[in-house]
Amino acid sequence: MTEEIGVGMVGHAFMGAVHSHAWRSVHRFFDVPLTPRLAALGGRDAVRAKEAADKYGWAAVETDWRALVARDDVQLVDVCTPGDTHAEIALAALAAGKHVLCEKPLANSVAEAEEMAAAASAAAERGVRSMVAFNYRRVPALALARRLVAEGRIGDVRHVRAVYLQDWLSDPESPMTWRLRREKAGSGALGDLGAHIVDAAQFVTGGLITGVSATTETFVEERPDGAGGRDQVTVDDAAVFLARFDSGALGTFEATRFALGRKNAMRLEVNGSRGSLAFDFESMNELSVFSADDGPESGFRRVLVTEADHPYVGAWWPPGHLLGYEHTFTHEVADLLTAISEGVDPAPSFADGLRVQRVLAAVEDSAGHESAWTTIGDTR
Ligand code: SOE
Repeated sequence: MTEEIGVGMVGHAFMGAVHSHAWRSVHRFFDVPLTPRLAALGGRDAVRAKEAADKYGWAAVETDWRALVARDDVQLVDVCTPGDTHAEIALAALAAGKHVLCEKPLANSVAEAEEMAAAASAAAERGVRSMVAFNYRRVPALALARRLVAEGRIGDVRHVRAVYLQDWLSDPESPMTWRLRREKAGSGALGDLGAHIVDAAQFVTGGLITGVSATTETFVEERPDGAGGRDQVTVDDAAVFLARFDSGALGTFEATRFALGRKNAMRLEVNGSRGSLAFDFESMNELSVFSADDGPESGFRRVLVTEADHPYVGAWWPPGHLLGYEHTFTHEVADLLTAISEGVDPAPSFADGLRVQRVLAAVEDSAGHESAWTTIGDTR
């Protein structure tokens, strides 16, 4: 076994469960230079936190995240809480010299994200690393797509077409959750789902978004509060926007929780001057590839991205034995542990998270000004 690194994770809902799985399994499949020790789990309710710790394999429980950050056996803090606490936990952890993995979107505002990115870059001078958890970068098919674009296989990127469609809010009687409160979540489908496709589009194409024209909508403005009353929804249910990239490409983006029948349809299509790539997370082991060079028999080819030489796949099963959602998080922590050990900054960095945050803010700004074209400063 390699040297151990103590991990403390704050939050134990959906993201806490999938991150726990990654921390538990990463060193059993990847030759990572550090072996995670699941030192402590943080949650405000002692009983629920203890239940989660037992279920997911954490050695101890802290009901105050500050105590978790301060623990001597914690060298890395994993932030799996709602967005309103990302900044304060991550900043405290970096100040204490702890590496940080922070769920997306990085923060609830550009100001918070700027502070976090500045702290992360100062901490990196001291060898303290940080990463924002845009896990879809670690889908083998999307990592392969990036590689193909970088190798020039589809030529110059002209179009980026990205959607992230879910349907869990379609029912107007579906109850209120923290995700529908601006003060907790920052924004709605935009920050939760739109952030993923903004990051994925920039990751795959290597271009950065420089401006947007957007509109957002809240279809259901009040929802059951769980106590017989109604509660106000203060975020968007859907966001749609046009974008320009610094590469010259045009983008269209749509994020919604109202696309009935679409459960987790995170889709990305890229059209270049020599070919196209298309991906749909609901068939996450596949990448569709079109090459104009194929001549008369050209057409979209379905590439099953399960070969040992495809990104990340060599650590897993034989070809055709499919991977799932949870693997993307295992890949994420494998990359983070490697970067920590090698003393390099992992990607996506907090600076990358800040760039996404600026796009989200520009979308809201544009939507609030009748879709006026809104530029994003300081992109590179
Ligand atoms: C929302 O439903 C959600 O859980 C996102 O918060 C995650 O980031 C995404 O991976 C799946 O959907």
